[in-house]
Amino acid sequence: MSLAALDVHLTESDASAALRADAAAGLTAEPKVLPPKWFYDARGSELFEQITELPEYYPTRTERALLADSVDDIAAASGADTIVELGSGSSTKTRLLLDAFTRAGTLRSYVPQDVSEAALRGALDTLSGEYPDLELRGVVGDFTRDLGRLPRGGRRMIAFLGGTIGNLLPAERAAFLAHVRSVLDPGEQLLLGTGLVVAPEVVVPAYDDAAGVTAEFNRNVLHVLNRELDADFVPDDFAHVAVWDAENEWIEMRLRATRTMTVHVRALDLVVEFAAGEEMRTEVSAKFHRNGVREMYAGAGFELTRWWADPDDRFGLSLATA
Ligand code: AVJ
Repeated sequence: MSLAALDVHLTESDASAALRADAAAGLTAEPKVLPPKWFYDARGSELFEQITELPEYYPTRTERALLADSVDDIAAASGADTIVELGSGSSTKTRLLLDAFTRAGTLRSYVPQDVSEAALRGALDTLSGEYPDLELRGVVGDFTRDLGRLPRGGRRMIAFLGGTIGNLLPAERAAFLAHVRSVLDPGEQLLLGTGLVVAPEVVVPAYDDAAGVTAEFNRNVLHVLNRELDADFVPDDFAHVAVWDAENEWIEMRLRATRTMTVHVRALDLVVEFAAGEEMRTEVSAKFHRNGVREMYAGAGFELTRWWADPDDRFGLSLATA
């Protein structure tokens, strides 16, 4: 049994209502669009783990190495006694943080937040054994929604790693950062991981790997809709597309219908027509420059205080102060 507390702010029925609303809006939009958060059922999470091991997919290993190199520096610059980690899936990165802040002597508590209650319970059980002196409190919630219920008090640093902020569109990103800022007290901090703008020859293969794992990951959202919304997509009749949008500086994943299709989404009482060749956007993954990150912080009332990047400038970690 875990000694850690767990607060549930997101139930399965909340998630199901959100999926229905997103699918209803996105499948009737012109052009069609689905938000990337619905990739991550058990199979999608497993496929993403496989992606992180691919030779072409540099972001995860680059961020991990950068974090390993800079984490003592981050702990010294931060001085936080509480680490709140949003989307706390990746345990190796968590341990790097916990160990460094423990070495620095400031850490008292760790608050992982994730949409998956099962993943959180598993993580808390393991961590409570490994870090017996650490106060642990899990929060099941959606990082775009439930920050207001994070525990208050102490000197907190919210960590949002992995470059996931790039999955938000610019307006969503601004709203998210303003929300984060609003739950922090002056002087508290945000540690953010951001993919950086690199050559298209580097970024495109990272999202269109030779082994086809990213293609399966992309099509997985259709399996999710089939199961959760009683739909009849034929995922294999959609081709994976990854394009670099140079103007927006983001990589875009799409699913392209390879023939005309009529799809029934029975739980929504919805019939969706696809023309042959029609593309539906399933993800944007924005890449950044240091200055863009600084401006994004400034717009939300944060100050960029420290910046770390790998030697090839492919990934950045930044510390911002509220
Ligand atoms: C988990 C959101 C950081 O955008 O790079 C991997 C997801 N999409 N391959 C990313 C993803 C396609 C990933 N993040």
